[in-house]
Amino acid sequence: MLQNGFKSRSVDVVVVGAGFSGLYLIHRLRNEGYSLRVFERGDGVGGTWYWNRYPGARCDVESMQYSYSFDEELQQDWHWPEKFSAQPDILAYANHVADRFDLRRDIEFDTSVTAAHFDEAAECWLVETDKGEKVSARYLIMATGCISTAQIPEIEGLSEYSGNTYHTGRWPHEKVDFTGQRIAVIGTGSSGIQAIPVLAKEATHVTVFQRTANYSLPAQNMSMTPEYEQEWKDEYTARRMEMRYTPQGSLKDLNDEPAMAVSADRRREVYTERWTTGGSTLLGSFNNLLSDQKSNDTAAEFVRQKIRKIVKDSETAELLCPKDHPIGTKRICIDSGYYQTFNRDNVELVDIKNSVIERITETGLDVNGRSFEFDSIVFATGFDAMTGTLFNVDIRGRGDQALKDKWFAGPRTYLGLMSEAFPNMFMITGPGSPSVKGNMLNSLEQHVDFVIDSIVHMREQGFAMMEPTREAEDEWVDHVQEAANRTLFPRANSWYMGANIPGKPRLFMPYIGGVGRYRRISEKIVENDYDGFSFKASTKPSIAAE
Ligand code: N01
Repeated sequence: MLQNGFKSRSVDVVVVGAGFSGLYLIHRLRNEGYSLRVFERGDGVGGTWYWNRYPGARCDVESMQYSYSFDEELQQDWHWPEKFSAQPDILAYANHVADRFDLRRDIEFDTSVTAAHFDEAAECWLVETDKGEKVSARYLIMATGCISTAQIPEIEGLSEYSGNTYHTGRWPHEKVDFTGQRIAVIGTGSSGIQAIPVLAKEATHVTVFQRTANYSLPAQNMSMTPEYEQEWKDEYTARRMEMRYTPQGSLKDLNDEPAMAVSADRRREVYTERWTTGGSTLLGSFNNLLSDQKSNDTAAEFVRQKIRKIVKDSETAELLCPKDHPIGTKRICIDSGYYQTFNRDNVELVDIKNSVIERITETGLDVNGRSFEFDSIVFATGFDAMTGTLFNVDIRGRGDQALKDKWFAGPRTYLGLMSEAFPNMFMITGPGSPSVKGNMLNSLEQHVDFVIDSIVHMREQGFAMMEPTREAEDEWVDHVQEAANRTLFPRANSWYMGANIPGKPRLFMPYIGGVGRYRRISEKIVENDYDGFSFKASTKPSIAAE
């Protein structure tokens, strides 16, 4: 148990992370009069948009929807230059919000929380940072994001490589100039697929190492038109409300009709319209694409035909055609010219599905008996998602139980917000909540509101501690898995399933039952006097008052 030095500093709330969740938390906590300390490992705000600065990084949820709704003036004032914003614009927005609401003064940058232990006698969390700072707080809020622990695979020889290496999720702040370089890109998920077309325009040669071919749909991105922007701004109140109760927390044109209810010609027509519209709208072509294999096959084949049409070299086209998982069950990728990039003379695709990268040498890679030489290697190899960042902190609840131990077979939460035996520790968009399966900005606002409202409720009712009951948590964990098992998602080796990390338990981590449904369930729980949560009054004087 962390003990020494904690008397010196105590606040009501410690928040870990100053991404979009952390920023909104500061705003709300301050308005409710709580003292707080926020620790952020980066030297700026923005979370995922602070770290993921790779060339081509862009959000694939429309900016008019992927933005805060909590302040009417903010949403009226802010101008997004494009339909799908590029990373620098999203980071500029995060910085604007931090300045506009004067949020920085509570944040300690360049500081990672290394441990958080619950002290049962003192009824508070004892938090320690890598700077040796120690703080006690009644509430601990982990606003650490879902995909924030970058993963570089353990490949023999990495330390011997003499060129530069990069990970898309830890991209340098200054511009990296690849002019005149031969580069390798390992990984063809959303990050790789966005980066490759931009890198190919700059580097002398790009070799793409693909383990799994992924489905990608064209963003059809465009500049924001004044008419479109104004239409959204005029309708913001009603549209934000509507978004909150949709399956994915965003307004999309979802066709409530099964794929097989229409003719093959009609299906092709619908897919073509949606391919042309862009973004992930193709997945909403019919209401059962993610639950019925035969229906899914029709959409998957449509995309494969598009790939074969775009990519001139038939062998490369075939390698790029995904065949081993239903479309949409690995995160759908949204690109700007990805498949077209393979028509360039300076781009080569190396399929490593049935082989592995044997070793990294001083000058490149050895794969399947072939040696490659590179000036730089770009790892677009993803993240230890949903649980990795939480496990990087030594979190211990009642009885000195480590979160990592409790979750050894997979995350166990109630609503993705709390875990039994970890009183007053909240997670924003934690595993078991819709999180990555919806518009993150919409989901994190709901979670922040839930958490702050719960803390205020405790203050009003004279409670000191809150945690879910074991029964409620067990039921929720089952419900999350049942919801996933009604879909095709478990059929893919995705990071949603923990499949990208060797040894990680294989189970679907986000809640796929729908963002709107989840919100209604949460509202019902609060209406029913926080059904499934247990509260305890304090036996101590207020920590903050000490
Ligand atoms: O990571 P990924 P990402 N040898 O895990 C491969 C969000 N995001 O950073 O599929 C060789 O999807 C791996 O292969 P496989 C979004 O939610 C959003 O691209 O495991 N290859 C895969 O191809 C997204 O889903 C946006 O067989 C190896 C790739 O690396 C999430 O972030 C933009 C390997 C990793 O793909 C993560 O995306 C970017 C190895 N040892 C990201 N290990 C937008 O909003 C892994 N791979 C648009």
